[in-house]
Amino acid sequence: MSDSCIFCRIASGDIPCSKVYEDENVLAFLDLGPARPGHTLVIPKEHCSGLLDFPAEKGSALLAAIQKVAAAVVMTTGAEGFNLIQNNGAAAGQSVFHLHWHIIPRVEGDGIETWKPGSYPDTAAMQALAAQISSNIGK
Ligand code: DGP
Repeated sequence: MSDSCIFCRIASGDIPCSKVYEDENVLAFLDLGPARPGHTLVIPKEHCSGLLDFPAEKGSALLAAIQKVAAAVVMTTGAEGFNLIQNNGAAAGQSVFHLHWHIIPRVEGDGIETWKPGSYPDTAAMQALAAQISSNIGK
């Protein structure tokens, strides 16, 4: 728990939230600035700043909670699908540095943009980058 972390303070009950789910390790609550009504945040109660700090062995319990919450968000809002988004670093749009997943309920034509697809110069460039990333796995 970090006193300076807003999501730690929400997890400890120090700051109120619109809670939708809680278990021993996970809390889910509505985002204050929703992309669409029902936009929900899922956080581990234990502080970590982003995905790379999170103990992977705790991942399956967290994923199970995300699945339960996403199913309930979809059922409640009548969504046709949802985005599961997790920003890491300010450059990626992270503004709260306590690991969290956004569940955003979606319907066709709702106007929410994700990213515009780009391209590689050619297949060789694409394969070379894949090989470089592959060589850094686990480092
Ligand atoms: P991100 O940009 O991925 O770090 O998302 C942080 C989200 O957290 C953003 O959509 C707004 C939301 N948020 C920030 N402060 C609070 C808060 O105090 N309460 C709630 N419910 N949501 C918050």
